[in-house]
Amino acid sequence: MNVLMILPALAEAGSPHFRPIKYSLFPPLGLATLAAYLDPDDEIELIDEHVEPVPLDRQPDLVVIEVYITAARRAYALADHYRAKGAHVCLGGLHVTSLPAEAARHGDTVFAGPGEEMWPRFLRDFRAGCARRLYRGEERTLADQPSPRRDLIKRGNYLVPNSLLVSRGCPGHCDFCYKDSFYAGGRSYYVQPLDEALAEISRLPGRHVFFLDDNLFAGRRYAMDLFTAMRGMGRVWQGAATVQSALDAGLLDRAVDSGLRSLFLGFETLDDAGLREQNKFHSRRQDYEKVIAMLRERGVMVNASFVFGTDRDGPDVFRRTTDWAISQGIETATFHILTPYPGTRLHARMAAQGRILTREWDLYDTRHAVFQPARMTPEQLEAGYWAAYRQFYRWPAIIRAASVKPGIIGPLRHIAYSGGWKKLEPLWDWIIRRGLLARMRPVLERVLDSGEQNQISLPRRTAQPLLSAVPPPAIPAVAAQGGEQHSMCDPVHGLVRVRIRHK
Ligand code: B12
Repeated sequence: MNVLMILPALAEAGSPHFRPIKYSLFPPLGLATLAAYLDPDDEIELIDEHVEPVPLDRQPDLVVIEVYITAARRAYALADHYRAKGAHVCLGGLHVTSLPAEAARHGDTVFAGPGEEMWPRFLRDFRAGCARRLYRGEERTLADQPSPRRDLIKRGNYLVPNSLLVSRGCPGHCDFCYKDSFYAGGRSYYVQPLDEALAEISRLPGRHVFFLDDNLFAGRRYAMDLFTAMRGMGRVWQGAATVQSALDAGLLDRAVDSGLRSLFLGFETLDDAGLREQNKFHSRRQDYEKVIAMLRERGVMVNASFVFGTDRDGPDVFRRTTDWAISQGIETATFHILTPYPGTRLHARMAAQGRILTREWDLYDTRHAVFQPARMTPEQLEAGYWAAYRQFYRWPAIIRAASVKPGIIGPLRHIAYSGGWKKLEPLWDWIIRRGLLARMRPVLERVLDSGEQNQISLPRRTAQPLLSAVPPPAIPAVAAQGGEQHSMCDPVHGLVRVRIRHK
């Protein structure tokens, strides 16, 4: 069977003139996951339109398209194209799950929910000639699943090819999040068996790993075991958690020991009432400074996510938020305009109040005001959103935020990381066009790993004599600040580890 798998891109990502690095970060993991259920003798082509053109001249037997909301229009155009050529077109993913009837106008079979159980069921039916129009992924498990077909991913096209998930969903129920509608009808938070997760991690080449899990810290016990087992692996990793889960010092220490260097945190808003309005009860404004300080102490960079446009937000929200983020020394911030995705409680509420302004899905990219805000105009909301990005990523602001860090290495790492993402877009464009992204991976690893973690690892050369002879020298600043210094031997890496406990 000839199978063509496509992740369509929204218009901006396909521009021949400019390629934002954002679209060359992660490979299409969802499709690689589905490809693993096909037969070894099936001929599979996996196309990510964010980084390569779609081959419109092909005559595949089966076309598999993953549909995100912003690329829905493009996905439907591609579906119509291949259907006209006689292919059986399958549409699935987040947007199809929200609006299966819309997708069914363009696909032969549409799929709602996660693919792991319904996709093999469909493949059996399809090969037997009795494929249905609609499948729902009802059984929720990550146990005994085949590993994603990473061999189909063109690694050279991505800065971060080693993306993975060891869990699905999240225990929270925030009104704006896709989760409750996507996982409706079954479990909405579940994890991969630990040994299978570790096997997948150890198969990934290089050092850097990016966990795409919605909240990697959500299952405390699971996360503890995962981080403990990852300790000897020599990984440098990034991931996402909630403010509340990252306040757990024991868990955070384990995460840092296993290679955590940057954490995505959904702060959303600096206003508690705004959080409650969105049913986000697990975060509290009073914890924000604390969690940032805990991460900074451990040398972990923060990627803070903020949402503008709750009913509490007026025109002053943008400046207040960016000033706070800069004053906290946050390295990178992602701003979003509140977006009522179809299927969410937020959408239902906005629709009931008659506040939805457009159903042009291309505009649901968190950069457009697609609803009527309560305390400003849609134009003010959009202008404020862009102003927030400009303010946060101005050089003086980057330097001010960097100067919050003590020492020399911390501020330098801040400037390299923050400036690297947002100030060097034309350079990234040049790197992508010349096919040099893979060469930037070690640079990313070095920047991530250059922080002053609480553990100072002495290289093997000096470690060996110290192990048998004298303990590592006392670090004066530690005693001066009333801290404690403990040294221990790490035989796996041949290092002396120095653990510093702040009083
Ligand atoms: C990585 C990521 C990105 C990456 C790249 C995406 C990629 N290469 O796949 C980047 C950074 C480019 C990105 C950008 C954006 N993203 Co994004 N992203 C994600 C993230 C964190 C992980 C996606 C992922 O790989 N999941 C893992 C795989 C295994 O799961 P999956 O893709 O869902 O696939 C499974 C099922 O959906 C299903 N399935 C999928 N397709 C099909 C097809 C068939 C036929 C079948 C049977 C099953 C099936 O089976 C798969 C296995 O279970 C998600 C959050 C999340 N947890 O999913 C947000 C998410 C998908 N992004 C989102 C958004 C809004 C955006 C942006 C618009 C944001 C912005 N302002 O920039 C842009 C635009 C994207 C675009 N091109 O249109 C939303 C989508 C909302 C929606 N309703 O569509 C999400 C859910 C985040 C959120 N919480 O709101 N994103």
